Amino acid sequence: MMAATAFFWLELREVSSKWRTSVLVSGLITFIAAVHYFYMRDFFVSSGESPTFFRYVDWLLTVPLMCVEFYLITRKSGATTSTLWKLISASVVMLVLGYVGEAIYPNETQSWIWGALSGVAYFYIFYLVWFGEVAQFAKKAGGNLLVANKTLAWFVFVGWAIYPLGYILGTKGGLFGIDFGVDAGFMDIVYNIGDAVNKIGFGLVIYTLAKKETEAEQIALKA
Ligand SMILES: *C/C=C(C)/C=C/C=C(C)/C=C/C1=C(C)CCCC1(C)C
Repeated sequence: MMAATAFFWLELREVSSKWRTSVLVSGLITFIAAVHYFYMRDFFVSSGESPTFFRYVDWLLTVPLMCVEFYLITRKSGATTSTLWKLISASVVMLVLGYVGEAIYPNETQSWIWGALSGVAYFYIFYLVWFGEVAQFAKKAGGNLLVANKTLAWFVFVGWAIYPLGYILGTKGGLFGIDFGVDAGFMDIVYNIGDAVNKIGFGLVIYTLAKKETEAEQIALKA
């Protein structure tokens, strides 16, 4: 995460000014994650327990920033702050409800209800980026932007699905009261890998888009 941050921020000079905020945010996401991973390691080493609280604090900061990325890339083709707030509020609702189910009421009868409600917010984000306004604005922009939005939407679909799956398997009663008995330590590894793929991968898609658009701008300038 730290290496990715260094990469994104050092590459800032290589992209045109229009794309700097997006690449800056990519680095901010991996930076915030890196800081929280240091906290999580210390917490785990000293207590031997899963650092669920720090994980959620990290998500609560980084997932809304990923929503900001969707907004930043579609802003020029029509996305407004209303689009941004829809994404951000859905992500906050998703995470807060998930935290309640995983850390506050992690018993058989309640955690699946919190998980299901959280899942509704997740599907709303999924809808917005695949078919809703974010997808529409990306379509309007076309070209590199459409490709980038599609790729990011796949991250939301497949990459993000790791988390509810982890919730179902790792939380007692995460699915209609079923206990899958999956070890919390195993789930931590799954989340760690998921975070690396989702945060660094997501940032690289933004970076690639920024590079391609910068090149196109330079070619247009020369012509
Ligand atoms: C970098 C961290 C990311 C992209 C985290 C994403 C987290 C989620 C998409 C979590 C979703 C959940 C549900 C859809 C239901 C169960 C509870 C959650 C919070 C695990």
